[in-house]
Amino acid sequence: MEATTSLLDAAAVGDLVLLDPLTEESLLQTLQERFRRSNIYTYIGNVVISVNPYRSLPIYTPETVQEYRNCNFFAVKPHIYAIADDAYRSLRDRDRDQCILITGESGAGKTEASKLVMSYVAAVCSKGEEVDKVKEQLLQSNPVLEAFGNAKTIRNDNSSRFGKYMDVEFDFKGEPLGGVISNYLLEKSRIVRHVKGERNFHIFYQLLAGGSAQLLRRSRLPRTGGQGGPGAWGGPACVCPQDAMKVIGFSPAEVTALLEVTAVVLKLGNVQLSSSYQATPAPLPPPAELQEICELIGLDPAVLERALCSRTVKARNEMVLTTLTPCLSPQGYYGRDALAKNIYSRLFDWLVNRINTSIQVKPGKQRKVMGVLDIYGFEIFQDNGFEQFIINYCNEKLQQIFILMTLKEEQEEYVREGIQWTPVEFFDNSIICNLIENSKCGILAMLDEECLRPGVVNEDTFLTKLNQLFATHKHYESKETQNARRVMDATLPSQCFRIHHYAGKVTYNVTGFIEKNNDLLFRDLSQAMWASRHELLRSLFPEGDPQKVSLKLPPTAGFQFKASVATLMKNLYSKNPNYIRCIKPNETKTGMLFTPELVLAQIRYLGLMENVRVRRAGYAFRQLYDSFLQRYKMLSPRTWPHWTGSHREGTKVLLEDLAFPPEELAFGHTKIFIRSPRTVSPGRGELGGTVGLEHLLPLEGGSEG
Ligand code: AD9
Ligand code: MG
Repeated sequence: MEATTSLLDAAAVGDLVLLDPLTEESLLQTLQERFRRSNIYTYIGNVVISVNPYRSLPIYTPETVQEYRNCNFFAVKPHIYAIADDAYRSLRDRDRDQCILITGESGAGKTEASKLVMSYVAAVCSKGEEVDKVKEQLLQSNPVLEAFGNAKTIRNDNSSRFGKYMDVEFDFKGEPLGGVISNYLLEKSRIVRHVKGERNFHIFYQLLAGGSAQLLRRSRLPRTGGQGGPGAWGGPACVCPQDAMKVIGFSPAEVTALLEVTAVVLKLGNVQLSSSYQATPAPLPPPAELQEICELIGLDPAVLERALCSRTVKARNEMVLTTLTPCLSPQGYYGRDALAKNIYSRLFDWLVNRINTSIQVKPGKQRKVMGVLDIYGFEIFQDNGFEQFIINYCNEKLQQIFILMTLKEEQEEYVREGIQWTPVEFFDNSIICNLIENSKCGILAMLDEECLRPGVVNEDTFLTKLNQLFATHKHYESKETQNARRVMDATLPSQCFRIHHYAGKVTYNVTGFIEKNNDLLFRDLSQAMWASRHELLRSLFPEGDPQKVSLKLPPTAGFQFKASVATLMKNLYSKNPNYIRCIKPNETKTGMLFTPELVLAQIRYLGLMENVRVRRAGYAFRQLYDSFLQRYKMLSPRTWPHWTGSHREGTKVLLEDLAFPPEELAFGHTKIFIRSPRTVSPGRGELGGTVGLEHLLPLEGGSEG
C-alpha cells in the first residue's frame, strides 16, 4: 500500500526539485508515472524535461495557449508553452535576449519542440497585417528547410540532417520583425549513400510525387504516385513545400529553378559513365541521362562528360588531361558523386540565404532577440563516419554549455560570493571537447594536418598519429591502444577509433575522413557548372569562373564547422538560456511506450540528478545589491525614495519589510540570493504588477496546481 501511495505522490511532483527522497529510481519512477498519465513535461526548476510520446496529444490547442499566456510558470502544469511564455515575457518586459536550447538524442523530439516554441510565440504576440505576414514567413521556413534538410533514418522518420539556429527578432513592444537562420553542416554524403532502411532527403520524394507536370516533363522525371510505391513519400506529410516557399516570398521562377537543380542532383545519381572514356579522338555520344541533365541546365553534354571522367592537371607548366581512374573503379563514380553532393549542399546554403533575404530585418532597427537552437541529436549507429563524428561533437559542445551554465558557473558563483555551499559533483565533458577540438593536437587539428600534407595522404597515418597522441587518454580507444593496454575487444576493428562521449561510446571508422574533410571538387567540375546557362546552378559555383582561379585551398569541412560552432557558443553565452531536454522513451518509435533502462541512461548522461541537486541547494534568483535596491526600493517606506546606507544594508531592510523568511535568503559579497521564485499578482506592489516582481517573492508549495 505504502509503495503505491509514494508512487502516486511522486507522480504529483511536476518539479523534480521537490522530489523526496531524491534518488535515480524515484526520478525515473516519477517520469514514468507522469508519462503514463500523458504528462510528458516535467521541470527541474526552469529546465523542461520532455519525454517523446510518439503520439499526438490534445495539449497544444488554442485553449491551452490561452491558459499559458502570461501564466505563472510555477502555478500551471509543466508545459513547453510555459517556458516559451517565460522566455518571451522576459524578452519583452525585461529586455533580455533569450535563447532556447533544445537537446537530446536523435528522435527525442527536439525539432517538434522547436516548432511548438515558435508557434506558441507566434500565437501570443500581437496581431496585425504586417506582423502576421512576418509570423507566417518565419513559421513557413520550417517545412521548406525540413524538406531539403531532413530524411528518414533508422532512429527517426523525420531526422534533421543539419543543425539549425534561428534568431527571431522583436521590436521593443515584443512584435516580431523577422529573423536570421544559420545552418550547420548538412549531411551531404546522404546524397550518394545511405544505409538500408533509411531514405534520402524528403524533397526528392516530394518532387516526384508532388512536382508540377510541367517540371517533371521538362526534367524527364517520372511521377511516382501516392503511398507505398518505391519512390512514394513515406514521411510526415505528402506535400511539396512550394506553398510554403510562396508564403516566404519566393518568386515562381525561383521555385522552379530550385526544383530544377534538385532534379539535376536526382538525375546525376542515374548517370552511368562509360569505362572506356577517351577525350580524344571523338568520344562516344554521352549517356542519355547526362544529355537530359545538360538540356535542363543549358550545357554541352561533352563538357560535362569530360569533366566527370577526366581531370586537368598542371604538369611542368602544361595542362594535361588525365582520365580519372576512380570513376572506373569499384568504389564508384568519384567525380559524379562529388558533384552531386556539392550541388546539393550549395543549393541548401542558397536556400537558407534566400529565406534569410525574405525574413531579414532592416538594419538600424532596435531589436530584442530570441534564438532557438535545434540541431541533429547524438547518434550511435552500427557504422559511424565523419558525419556522426561532427554531429556528436556538436552535441558534446551543447552539453558543455549546459554544464557550464547550470552546474559549474552556478556553483562557482556561490563560492565566489562567500555563500555556504557543499559542492555537487558532476562530470565535466570539457576533456572530451578538448580531445576533439584542441587547436594544436585535437582530433580535428590532426585531421587537417593530414589533409594539408603534400604527397600521398591516407587515413592509416591519421589513425597512427591519433594512437600515439592519445595512447593514454581516458576517452580515446583504438585497437592499438587496446593492445598496449592488453584489452581484448573483438568489437573494435583496426581502422576505427572509439570515443567515450558524455552520452555513450561511439566507434568511428576513419575511412572517408580525409576526403570528407577536404571536401574538394575538381576544378573541371566547377568550371563545367559555371559554364551552364542555368542561372541558379551557375551562381553556386563562382570559383568555376576561369578568371578567378585561386591557388589557395579552401578551409576544410572540420575547420569550418569548428569555427561556426565556436561562434554559435559565443552567441548563446550572451543570451539568457532556457533549456528543453528531450528524452526518447523507446527505440521503436512506439506510442506511449516507456523503456526504463533507456530513459535511465539518458537521465544519467544528461546529468539530471546533478541538475536537481544543484538547483535544490541553490538560489534561483540573484541580483547585485545596487540594481536590486534601485529596482525595488519603492516597495518599502524605509528605502523609498532615498536610502542613504549601503546597498547591502538597504536590501536587507527592504526584504525585512517585505517579510521574506530568512532561510529563503543568502547575502553574498556583492549580490542578494533568493532561493525560489514565485509570481506575485498585479496590485501587490505599489506599482501593481508592472515592476517585474515575478522572480522576487518566494514560491508557495511549488508543484503544479
Ligand atoms: V533528430 O536528432 O533531428 O534525428 P529530433 O529532432 O529530436 O530527432 P523529432 O522532433 O523529429 O526528433 O521527433 C521525432 C518524432 O517523434 C516526430 O516525428 C513525432 O512523430 C514524434 N514526436 C516528437 N515530439 C512529439 C510530441 N510532442 N508529440 C507527439 C512527438 N509526437
Ligand atoms: Mg530534429
